[in-house]
Amino acid sequence: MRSRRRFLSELGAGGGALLAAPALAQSLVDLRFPGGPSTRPMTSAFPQKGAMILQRARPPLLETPMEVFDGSVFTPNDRFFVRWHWADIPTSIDVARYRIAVRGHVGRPLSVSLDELLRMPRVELAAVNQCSGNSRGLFQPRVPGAQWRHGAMGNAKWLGVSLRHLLDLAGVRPGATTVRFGALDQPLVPEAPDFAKSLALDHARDGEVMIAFQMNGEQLPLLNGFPVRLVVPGWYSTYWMKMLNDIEVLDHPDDGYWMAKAYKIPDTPNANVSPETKDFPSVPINRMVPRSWITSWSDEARLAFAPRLAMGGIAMGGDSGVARVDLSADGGRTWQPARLGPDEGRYGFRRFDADVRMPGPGTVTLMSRCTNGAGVTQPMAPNWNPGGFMRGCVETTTITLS
Ligand SMILES: Nc1nc2c(c(=O)[nH]1)N[C@H]1C(S)=C(S)[C@@H](COP(=O)(O)O)O[C@H]1N2
Ligand SMILES: [Mo]
Repeated sequence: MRSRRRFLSELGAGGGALLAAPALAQSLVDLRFPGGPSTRPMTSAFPQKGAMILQRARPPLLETPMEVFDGSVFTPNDRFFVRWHWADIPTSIDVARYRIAVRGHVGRPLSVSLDELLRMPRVELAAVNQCSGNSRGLFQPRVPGAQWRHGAMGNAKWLGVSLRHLLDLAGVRPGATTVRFGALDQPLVPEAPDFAKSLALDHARDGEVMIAFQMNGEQLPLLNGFPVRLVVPGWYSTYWMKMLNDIEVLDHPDDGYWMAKAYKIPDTPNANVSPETKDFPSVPINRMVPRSWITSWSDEARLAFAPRLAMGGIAMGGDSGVARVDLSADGGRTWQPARLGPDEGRYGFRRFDADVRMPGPGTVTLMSRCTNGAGVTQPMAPNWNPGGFMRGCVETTTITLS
């Protein structure tokens, strides 16, 4: 735990280089998307960030390289992915003046300072922050939007104050249904819709949704929402409002652009529709689904043949934990269970490992398949929707043994 003094003294660090152009690319990485250019520069030019895949410079979209996930189930803060919608992002924060408003359909509107927040009772949990469009670049047919491979996700131990605590202090009035969140970032043009997201009141009051001021034992990097962000365990990161400064209780649904138009998924199993379907009922994206990735070997690796190969990776259960992970080395014909690493709670990553029998020299298709605590198993077939949201199928890693 950092003392309050430390917390305050480091504030605003690192914002200065934010608007500077990234340094000339040192190297390129190939994200191996089907049919289309898929190389990206690596960059280390962003404040408080190490080597990241540069998806876009302004506003910054930085993807975590896959090998980072092999090192630990907790993603280091300096390798944690970054995504912003609008380019007007504060480059430093005056922590003495920072306030979080709690207003709207409440008995006592609040203006909470960081000092006050740091003195409130705390909650801590591990949770995966995953962009709704993570792995979008693998959609076929291709869809518009950030062309991420699998690195628009990260797992951290989040420390903060439960949103319920703040709402209870403000006294939510009867008739309230919804809580809307706003932040310091702004669109560059006034016509564009300011980023805002909301949760149903019962969800907002579940005691786990939190206003986090630390990730992995450190203050948040500026690009990950310093000084505070919302953490919505088990739900896609579109709800995880960074630089949160506004909490508004509503007595009606949020019909703003970011809830009513954007981030909508087909109201079908796995948010799946055929590309020909034009009209379908849709709902705001919500809970995450189980996923898993082999991280011990990269796609297209060439290795010496041995009868058994050590395979490992990370899995997530969505909102209900990892119950089991099975591995295949024959394209999904046969499966064998993996050993699971320590359980860090139902919202985090979980390590898996196994020695798997190899069919023989040649090209081998490796797969991992997670079953979550609710009994949901990753499907073999990819889903498709026009937003490129909620990919959850079994992923493949192709290696050559000789
Ligand atoms: N204030 C603010 N919060 C935001 C966003 C944003 O544009 N502005 N983007 C959301 C989306 S879509 C994602 S994927 C996550 C990314 O979190 P990260 O940058 O910490 O990885 O932030 C979420 N919170
Ligand atoms: Mo996102």
